[in-house]
Amino acid sequence: EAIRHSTKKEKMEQTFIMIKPDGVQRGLVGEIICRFEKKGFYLKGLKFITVDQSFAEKHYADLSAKPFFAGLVEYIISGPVVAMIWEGKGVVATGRTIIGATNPAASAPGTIRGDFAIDIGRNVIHGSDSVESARKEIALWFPEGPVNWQNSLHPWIYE
Ligand code: IDP
Ligand code: MG
Repeated sequence: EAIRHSTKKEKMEQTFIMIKPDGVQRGLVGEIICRFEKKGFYLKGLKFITVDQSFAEKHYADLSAKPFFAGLVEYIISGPVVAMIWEGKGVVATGRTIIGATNPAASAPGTIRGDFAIDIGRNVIHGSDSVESARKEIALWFPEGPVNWQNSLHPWIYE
């Protein structure tokens, strides 16, 4: 007998994930997308672009007073990045767990930074730190909004 699936609407969240220029250069794009896909999150936006200085400064505006700000901006504009919207229940916090701690030296093995990075200034990937940051970052990177589609596996991922 087929299992019965709830028709209740899950409380879905969206987060902004960016594979930084070092992640692209090091050939980690497929691996990183794979981890979010296999977890069960839904890809709702994806673009491969190089951003300019003023755009990077906007993205990291909250960090503008930090001593590493100029170097951070230079790093982010140094090559193309993969910008993505991922959707799912709890995806903001779980996305951060999948990514690992800011400093790869403190990131657990099994996390993206724990597995693939060494230096804090070359930590491969960005993920929104709250639902509110996610909303702002998605609006900045995807002014056209997310791609509207439904995954047909939904009832096999959510009870
Ligand atoms: P997060 O990316 O884990 O959210 P944030 O504190 O928001 O970490 O910092 C944004 C990015 O700035 C980090 O991912 C890292 O690339 C860079 N960064 C943070 N702290 C340092 C530092 O002390 N030196 C160099 N780069 C840093
Ligand atoms: Mg942050």
